[in-house]
Amino acid sequence: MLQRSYPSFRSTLEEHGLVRVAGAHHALSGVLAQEAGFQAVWSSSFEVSASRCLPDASILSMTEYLEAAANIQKALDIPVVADCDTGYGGNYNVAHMVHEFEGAGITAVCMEDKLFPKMNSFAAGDQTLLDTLAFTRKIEVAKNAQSSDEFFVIARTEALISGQDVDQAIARCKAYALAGADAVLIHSKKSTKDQVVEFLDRWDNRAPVVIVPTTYPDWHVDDIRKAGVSAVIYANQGMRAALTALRESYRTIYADGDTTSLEPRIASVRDIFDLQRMTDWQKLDAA
Ligand code: SPV
Ligand code: MG
Repeated sequence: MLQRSYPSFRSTLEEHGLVRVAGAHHALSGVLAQEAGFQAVWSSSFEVSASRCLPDASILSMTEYLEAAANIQKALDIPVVADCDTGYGGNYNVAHMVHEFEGAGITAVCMEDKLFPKMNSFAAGDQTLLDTLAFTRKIEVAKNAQSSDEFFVIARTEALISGQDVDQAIARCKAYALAGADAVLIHSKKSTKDQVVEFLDRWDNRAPVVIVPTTYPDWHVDDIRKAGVSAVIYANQGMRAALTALRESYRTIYADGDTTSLEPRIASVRDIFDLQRMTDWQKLDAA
């Protein structure tokens, strides 16, 4: 059976106390995350943009992000959470996004409360938020647009990213949960976890909480679980690791003039055949 079946993100969340999610930008990286044991894959707008050497600034179209997410999902037995930025525009864009992503088999999307076009959370540039009421409307539209009860909408606040405080982040997330968000995502660019811990302490389990510990890397998963987080997204470490490995390998080949010293350090062609499921494909055309 070459076509994959996979649980919804909602059922994965119900099954696990904490869902560990790895960022990916193509099917191969998603498959490696699954192989490592992650329970879900984040189709990252940062990684998908970077894979085209473009800034994560609402430059690619919804269709391009959808294609990336759907291609990852098709290769996995675990669900994809699609990073859908601001929902790609206004309320009708949000409805269209939900129709298209759900129709392509994606079971969870994440939408953030920045103005469209948005800029990546860690980049210098405009991090202005959409007003709370307008974003709650987007959440309601997303929930109205879904066709299955399984579909899961994560509302992400960029309050802390835009310089607001934890009070404001809580007020926004409360409104988002009331509007029907299935979970909230609290993002911080501080080098410590303090703001996120304060948020969790004061949140009172109104809805599941998702975090993205990129700038506070020293928070162990056991402690993240104890703090009451429902899903943790390692959004871009995979691509950063791949970048280091690719850069180092190309430089070595160029400098050495042959690949002898590199060979023991890189995956075999056989390894790639296995990830391509070459044997299963060959069986399809067996005499
Ligand atoms: C992404 O991976 O695209 C994210 C997380 O949205 S961040 O890059 O931190 O904004
Ligand atoms: Mg993103």
